[in-house]
Amino acid sequence: MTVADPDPVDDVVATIARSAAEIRQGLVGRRGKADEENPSGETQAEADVWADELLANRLSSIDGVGEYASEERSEIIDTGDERVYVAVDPLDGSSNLKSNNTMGTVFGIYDEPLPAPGSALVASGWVLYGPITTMAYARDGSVTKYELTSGERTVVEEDVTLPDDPLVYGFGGRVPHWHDDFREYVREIESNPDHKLRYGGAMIGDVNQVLTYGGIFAYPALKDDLRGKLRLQFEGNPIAYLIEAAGGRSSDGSQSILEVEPTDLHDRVPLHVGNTELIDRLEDAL
Ligand code: FDP
Repeated sequence: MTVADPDPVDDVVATIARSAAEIRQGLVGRRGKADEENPSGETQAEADVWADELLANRLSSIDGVGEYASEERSEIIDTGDERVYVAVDPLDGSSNLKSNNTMGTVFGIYDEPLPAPGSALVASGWVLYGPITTMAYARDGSVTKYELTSGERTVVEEDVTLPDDPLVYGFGGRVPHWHDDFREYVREIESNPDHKLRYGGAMIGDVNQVLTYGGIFAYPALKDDLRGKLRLQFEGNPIAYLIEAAGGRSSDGSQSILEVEPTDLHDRVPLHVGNTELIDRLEDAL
């Protein structure tokens, strides 16, 4: 890269920010199911397919983007370029479309071809389609929060860190499917009078609560599937990168999510993120 080259990371983030209003608007009339499954075997929503197409077209045509990969497509789009590699969950929590609850767009920008470990991330973030549209973005160890309006990004907070005193917790998966030691840990968290349950069914909404109030979110290993539900490239790594940049910790149960070596583009990973003390205690408990 020469000094004059535009930074593809900036271009990717600006493009996602600019596309957010359109994605939000495009949800109207696309709340039904598509007749297809994603590579993880989940029935796709019409909006999943549509948002994936929109982001695939825009992000893969940015100069310097070598690959576009998404939770919604089995194959990587390879552009032949080789500076950054983008992994996207176009609509995280799309089951919330039916009930009109929060959802988001999650992205990770890697400097290695996909699938890549989280240590190859150079930036990550998410857009949250809540009462207003916001973005949380991590790069170079620092997190910034933005409000997004009509394609514009307005900084609302720089150098974001998790509050010291954890307040909220949310755990995915059915309780009977949790392992006993995880269930025990959850009991301990719940019994602390300083903690409150916050679970909305979209990982990104729940993780954003942890970023805002401090606490823990997990979608753990399950008795019938030790890999849990969430995808390493598209969800686990980007979330872990941002939460760690905000001073928190991530874990697959024994190590940082960012240290997990991928074997396949659509690998799943047990995900636990939040305040350092809570993740340390979790690793001791498991
Ligand atoms: P969804 O299937 O609606 O896209 O990424 C998958 C995800 O949502 C997460 O956002 C969410 O935390 C989780 O699945 C919810 O799974 P359960 O239905 O098992 O609770």
